[in-house]
Formats: sequence, structure tokens, C-alpha cells
Amino acid sequence: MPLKLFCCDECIPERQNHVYIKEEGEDTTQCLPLSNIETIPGSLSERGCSYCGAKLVIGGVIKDCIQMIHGPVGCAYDTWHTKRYPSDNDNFQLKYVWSSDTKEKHIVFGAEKQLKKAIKEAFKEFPKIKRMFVYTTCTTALIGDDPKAVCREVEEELGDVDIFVVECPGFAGVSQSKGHHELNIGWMRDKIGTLEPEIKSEYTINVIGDYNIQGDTYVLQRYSDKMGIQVIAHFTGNVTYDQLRCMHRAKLNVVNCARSAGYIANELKRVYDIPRMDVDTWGFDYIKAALRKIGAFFGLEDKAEEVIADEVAKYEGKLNWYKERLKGKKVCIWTGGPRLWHWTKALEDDLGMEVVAMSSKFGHQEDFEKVIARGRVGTIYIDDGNELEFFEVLDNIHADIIFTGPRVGDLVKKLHIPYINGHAYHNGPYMGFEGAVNMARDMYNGIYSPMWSLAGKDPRVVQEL
Ligand code: CFM
Repeated sequence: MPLKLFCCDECIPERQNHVYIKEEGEDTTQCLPLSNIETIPGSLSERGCSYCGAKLVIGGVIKDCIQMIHGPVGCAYDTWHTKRYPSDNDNFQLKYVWSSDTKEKHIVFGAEKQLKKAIKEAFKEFPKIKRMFVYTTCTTALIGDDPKAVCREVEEELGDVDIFVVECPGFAGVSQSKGHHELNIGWMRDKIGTLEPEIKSEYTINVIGDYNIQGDTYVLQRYSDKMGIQVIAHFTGNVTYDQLRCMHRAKLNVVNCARSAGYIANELKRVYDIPRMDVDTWGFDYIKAALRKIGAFFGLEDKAEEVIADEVAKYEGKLNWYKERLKGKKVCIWTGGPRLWHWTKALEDDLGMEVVAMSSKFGHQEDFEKVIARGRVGTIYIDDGNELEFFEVLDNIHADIIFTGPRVGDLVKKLHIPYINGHAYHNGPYMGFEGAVNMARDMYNGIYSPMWSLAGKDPRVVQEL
């Protein structure tokens, strides 16, 4: 059994079931690490909560919408400005934070009135905005508030507003993954099909599971435009609330992040019979394959080849320059889940790098199946990793660069290892052809920065003094 118990986990031996090392000839149907279950007490998890999965990852990206967080102000503040998803609506969605600001007295006497007051105040402050998401949090769910009833009242009173409620208290589920699920299913149930889009092309798609991190959506939109394909909605990069209500009219759902948004694609298949096509959009080879698949679906193979030829001509030389310098460098990917399987082969095939350790915060079994199938023999695959495990990995394997979040990233910097923000990127977009070059450039800048050798000299300088 290729499972491993880290030395740091001796007092929580159950962690052994969450750490896997791929062996030669290993078949992922025989053994997978456990995942998508409760964090083991004593393990300092890096996971987020259900509310965070709904708000920070999916809902908060929508560009014309007030995001009302029904709970103590900290829940709102802590999911504000930690993710970079711009929009062409003057970044409205990044500028403000809203909360019903519940206090102890509301916990005792109920917070519905407070919520109603906050919603009306927010609409008054932003008279042009007529759409709102309301999120529950641990506290307001525990006291049994009924935000849906409050929102129906406000909709009736104001007449021209539309409000969507996500029931995503932090304690629900085992990670942020539960919040993705709740939002997907809720949106399908309450909002899809309540508005009709203007159809401008016979080729229509939804791009599902792309959140315009540092402009990813703009890249995908440009490829679609060049192929003459109308994107009804990006779920949810640079999108409006009303575009998302029209998703039922697409002829194809193109799914990038299957973990956070596969559910809505499945529901659209079940209810409206819209086919689901899973693609990878990071990496040269993968984006080529994605464009070819979409082209083949609509009979637009020539258009796809044109886009590919243009982009390859522009970016292949640049990518090769970085490949020369990144070949053989060792990488860790410690993010949420899907980026492990999206990136591992892309980094190896496009750039000749070696992915030596991967950790997923909340990936499910299917994510581990994919990443282990695509990953290398000898690589360490961790579910719900903790900091001590990360340090032990780094004691045992050499890594030239690590994709992770700023929290763990700042820790590895102290070991003089560069990190790239694997969630919000350093200088994206990272999707598509230009994105692959940007990603390579950021890794090159990280690995070859003279800062690391200078930082490494400090102790000796001190000794000499
Ligand atoms: Fe999908 Fe995402 Fe990810 Fe994700 Fe995330 Fe993310 Fe991620 Mo950070 S939606 S699952 S909950 S690709 S925020 S944009 S990078 S952990 S691997």
C-alpha cells in the first residue's frame, strides 16, 4: 500500500490514509488517499469553510451585485480583497464589503430585522445596483434566521430588485467544497431559466468554472470571439447576475473547474439536456486540445486551428525560452484540488519540469484519481495537508518552486524557496497560450531571483562579524 505516515504525524496516525506516494505500475483503482472527509482533530488544516467556498470563490466574482454577508463583520471582512478577479465594471465587486454586522443581542433576539435593515441600506447606498447575493454564516444559521423570507419581503417592498440567498454556514460540510455545491444547486433551482438571453450566434456556450483570476476570462472570451462563439455566461468570471440567469440557453457547457462547478453543468444536462464538455485551459497542449474539442463540437475545426496557429506563432518562442531555463526544475503544487491535475502534466509536457509533491485542500476522490493518473511515479500526493507535513516534505525532497497561497508561501520563503501564488497568481492571466508564458515567466523570476542566494548568505555574514 503506497500510503505514508509522516514523522510529524506520529500522534495522529490516521493521517497516513491521506498521504499517498505513487509506485511503479500503481493502478488508482486499487488505492487512493482518503479525501473530502472531516479534518482529523490535531491536524492544523489549511481548508476554508463552506461560506468561503460560496462567497469568495464563486459569488463574489459577479460584477454587478451587492454581496451581503449575514453574520458578524469578520466573515465579510476576511473574504474581502484576498482574491484577484477583476471585471470590466470598474471592479465594482472588489471595492466594497457588506455585512449585516450581527452582534450578541441579535444572536439572543434574532437577526432578521438587522438583515432587512442592512439590505435596504445597501440598495439605497448603491441606487444603480439592483441585484444582491445574501449569504448565511455559522452564527445566523445556528440561531435559525430565515433570510429567504426576509429577502422576499424586501423584493416585494422595493419592486425592482432581485436577491439570491445562499445557505452556506461555515460549519456545513467538511470544507469550502460544500459552499460550491450549495451555490451551484441553489442557483440552478432558483434563478436559471428566469430570463432569456439575446442570441447572437448559432454557436453558444457557457464557460463553467473560470473565475477571471487576473484576467483568465478575458483570454477565453477572446478565443470564443475569434471562433464566432457566443458565451452566454461565464460561471462566474466577469459576469453579470442576469447573464447567469440565462445559462439554460447555451448549446454546450464547457467546464474548466469541475470541482467548484461540475454540479451546475450536471444539473443543466439533467434539466435542459445541455452536453457537458470538460476541458483544461492551463498549458499550451491542453488549451490546444480544448479549442479543438469545442471546434469539433460545432463543426468549427478550421476556426479553432486558426486561433491555435495565431497564438502559437505569438507565444511559442517565448515559452521555449523559459523551457530551456525551467527544464528539470522541481515543483510542488499545494492548492485546492483541481489545479493539481490541471497543472501537473502541463508543467511537465510544456516546460520539462518535475512535479514532486502535491497537496489538495478539498479535492474529492475523483480529483485524486485524475491527479494520480496524470502525475509522476514517486510524487507525494497529500489530502488536506498541514504545515508540519509541508515542512517535512521539504526536508525530504528538493523543490525549486512551490505553487501555494500567501500564508504557506510566506513560510517557505523563510526556507529560501520561492513560491508563486497558486490561487490568485503572481502576474496572470495564467490561462491559455499567453497565460502559459506568464506562468513560466513568474516561475523563472522566482527561481532565478538573486534574492535567494543573498538571503542564504545572511547567517555567514553575521558569523563573520
Ligand atoms: Fe476550482 Fe478555483 Fe480550484 Fe476552487 Fe479554491 Fe481557486 Fe483553488 Mo484557491 S474554484 S477548486 S475553491 S480552480 S480559490 S479559483 S485556486 S483553492 S484549485
